Amino acid sequence: MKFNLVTQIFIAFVLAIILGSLFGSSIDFLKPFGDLFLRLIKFIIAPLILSTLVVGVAGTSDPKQLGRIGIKTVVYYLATTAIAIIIGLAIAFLISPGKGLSISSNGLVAPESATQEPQSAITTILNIVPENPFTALAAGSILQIIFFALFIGLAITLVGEKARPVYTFFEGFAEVMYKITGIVMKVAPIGILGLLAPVIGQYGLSVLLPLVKVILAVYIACILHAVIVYSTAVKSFAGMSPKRFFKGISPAALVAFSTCSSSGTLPVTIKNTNENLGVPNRISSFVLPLGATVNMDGTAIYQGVAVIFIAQFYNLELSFLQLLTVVLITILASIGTAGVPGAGMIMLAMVLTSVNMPLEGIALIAGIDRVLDMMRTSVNVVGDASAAVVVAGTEKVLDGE
Ligand code: DAS
Repeated sequence: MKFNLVTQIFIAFVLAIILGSLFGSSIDFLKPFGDLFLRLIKFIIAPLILSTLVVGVAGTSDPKQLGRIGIKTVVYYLATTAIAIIIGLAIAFLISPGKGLSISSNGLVAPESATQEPQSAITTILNIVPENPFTALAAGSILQIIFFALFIGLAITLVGEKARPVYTFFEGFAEVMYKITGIVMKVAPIGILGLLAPVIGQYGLSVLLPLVKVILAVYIACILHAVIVYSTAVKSFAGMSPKRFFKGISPAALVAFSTCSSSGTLPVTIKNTNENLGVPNRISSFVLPLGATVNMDGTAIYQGVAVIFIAQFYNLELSFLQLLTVVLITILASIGTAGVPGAGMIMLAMVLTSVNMPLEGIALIAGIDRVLDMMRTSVNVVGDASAAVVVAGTEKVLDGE
């Protein structure tokens, strides 16, 4: 019987719990598999950000294509994603899933790199600009790579036709990186087993208790964001009753919940937005495919909760500047992340690296990633639909107005 990847990850998670509980720290021989998985994730981060972000920016900042509708769409996407990550961080601080863990008193400290003194604001901001972009790539300096990618993307747009070969190169490069990411994700089950079993073997099952709080925090933040932000948006900008909106988009939300793929749900999202929410196809056919790749409010919430959980788990303080960095990186990184199952977990590695948080923390929540992915993908899709309604409303073309 062939299980899909997410089921395999879940099985690995359960196996890690069983083996860790049965064999205690003698299960440590599995550690190298975990280290291999983490190295593979680190191996893809830099080229993945560079290629997907260049394509994400260049692909959506074409002045011709952008126009008034495009600008409204991009502004709405960036604004709602920023609000989403802030709601995620706020709920995470309230619930504090990683706090008060007996495990942290056993001295499970983060690797050296995560305990560096936070830099001053000016230094951090200046350091975003790479003195040598190739050194930044080699060093895996996330913020500098993102800066480099943003500039390339925008410059491709400004140059126009002559830069077409450059855009095509990055488009192909992004596809190659998605393929490599898919291959790396195939190692995820054995990697998670190798990361999690030794932790459980050494510290016991209590290490899993916070995961329930992580799920709670993500679900509460997602529901709050959807109910408050999207209701307000469709009501204020399109005069649509929230009841009609959520009822109209519910089939797509349910498909997203079960498939964990915004891209896979796209046909249903377009159908629901056109037929139930009265958005003309010329708007939904631009706003929704764009949103399925560059707008991920649910994923942003998940990032916020995950970063706080991992920081608390390792007893690490996040400075205000680091929190701002998380907000910025999450918004930018979501531009380049595909709407496919588990994409958010790869993006989390990027966000953690940008604030020197230990990647090992990913193994802790990888096992419940499917549960988190269901909710975050649903919110991603509902958020895209709310953008289509808002844009159509402000263009006065809703319900064939
Ligand atoms: N599953 C992704 C999507 O389809 C979201 C994620 O992984 O965070 O939107």
